Amino acid sequence: MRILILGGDGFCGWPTALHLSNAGHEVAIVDNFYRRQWDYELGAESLTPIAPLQSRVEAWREVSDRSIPIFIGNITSYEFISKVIHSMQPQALVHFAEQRSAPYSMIDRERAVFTQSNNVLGTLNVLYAIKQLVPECHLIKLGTMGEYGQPNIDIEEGFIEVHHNGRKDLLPYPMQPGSFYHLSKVHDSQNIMFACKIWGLRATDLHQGVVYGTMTDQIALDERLMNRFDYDDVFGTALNRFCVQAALGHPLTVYGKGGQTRGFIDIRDTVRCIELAATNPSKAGEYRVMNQFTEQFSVSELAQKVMEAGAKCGLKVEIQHLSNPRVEKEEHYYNARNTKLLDLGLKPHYLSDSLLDSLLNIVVKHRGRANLSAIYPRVNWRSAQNERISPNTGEENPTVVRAGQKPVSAR
Ligand code: NAD
Ligand code: USQ
Repeated sequence: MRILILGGDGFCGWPTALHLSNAGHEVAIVDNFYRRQWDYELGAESLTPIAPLQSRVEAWREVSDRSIPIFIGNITSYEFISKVIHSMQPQALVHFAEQRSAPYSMIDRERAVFTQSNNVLGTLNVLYAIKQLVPECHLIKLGTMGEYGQPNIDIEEGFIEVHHNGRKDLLPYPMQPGSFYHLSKVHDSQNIMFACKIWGLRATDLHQGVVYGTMTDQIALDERLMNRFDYDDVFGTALNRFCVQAALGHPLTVYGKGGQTRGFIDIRDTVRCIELAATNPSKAGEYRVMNQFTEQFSVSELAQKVMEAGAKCGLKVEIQHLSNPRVEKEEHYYNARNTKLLDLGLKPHYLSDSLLDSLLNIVVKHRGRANLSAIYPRVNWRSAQNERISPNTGEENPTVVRAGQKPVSAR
């Protein structure tokens, strides 16, 4: 198949591009390097050293004899994305190209507006380009389990049968997202569902849980193919952060009571899920939702697992409960369905089998690159203006440049 990957320089997109290329598909990548720019903005790079995209693609050509063309540009430009789609004529389009950090979206008004305009308008452009240029193309869109929030009933895969006043209907599952980022995903989902209904497009919305791990079979082939590993307070997920904290001898930063429960998936399963979705496309007019996670853990359970794995490699690990910078349930019921991808043939990897090999050992190897100032959380959900995140130039009226924006004169 011809498969176009939007956001193919990112943490999920890069290993997916390699996996699909390795499986014999004709793969191309779109990215505008926003993610690398946010590293500079926040002063925390990937723990693992990552090569420029051009060098990554060249290294892949050397090891596999397969080429992956790259298109550098912003998908919020319709002119750009429509030209790419017109020239490649993809049969499947995998869309990872969004701002994906909940804390980033909660820093201040500018970042909330940026997150929602980048994510929602980018996806809207993609829907129009598919409709105008390749209406048979299957859109595989990365959503998130966080769209559902943490309801006190079981979470279904996208839709729930509701009985009301003697009548019943199959309705979109109620969404209770917990950040302006997670909200952008809900808005995307609504737009995609609507486009499938009115234009007969085919789409799969993958409500993915937290992804962990860095290695896939292809990434392991060459150091220049190395995937990114985020551990800072803005882009690092709790599990990645706990591994780095353990390796540095820092207490694990559990926010609040630690009963917050989420779905998790190994990056090796993420790339396989995308392949399963691509090779089993939705029907014309079908908006399909699949919950893409394999296990559920609370934050305290994650901390406990990292403690136990740390002990095996001689690390003395302690846990520190911090007052929660987020507004979220800290103790709650959580039971989400995840059978659709298993039915398509997914064979999950489990965290207990890979915590040491695919996480802690890699973190210990690269811990010298960690920036200690990225350990404690700096973004508080209760504040509309998290000052500590913006560089303070000391000038009276400094010029601030933020991701995705022209320079603006600050307050
Ligand atoms: P990432 O930030 O590492 O990768 C996203 C890529 O998209 C980056 O390379 C970035 O430069 C690019 N991008 C962003 N906006 C763009 C634009 N307007 N035009 C062109 N390129 C743009 O993120 P990731 O962790 O790989 O996540 C990929 C997708 O999966 C996201 O949509 C995210 O919401 C979703 N997701 C991720 C996780 C996770 O744990 N990482 C979990 C659930 C869902
Ligand atoms: N947490 C801690 N300590 C930390 C960091 C986080 O206790 O040092 C807690 C948070 O308060 C939260 C939980 O861990 O309760 C998960 O936070 P996270 O940062 O690991 O993950 P999250 O913000 O949910 O976002 C990540 C990805 C996002 C994706 C989402 C999937 O960054 O792109 O959409 O996971 S899901 O969680 O299913 O919504």
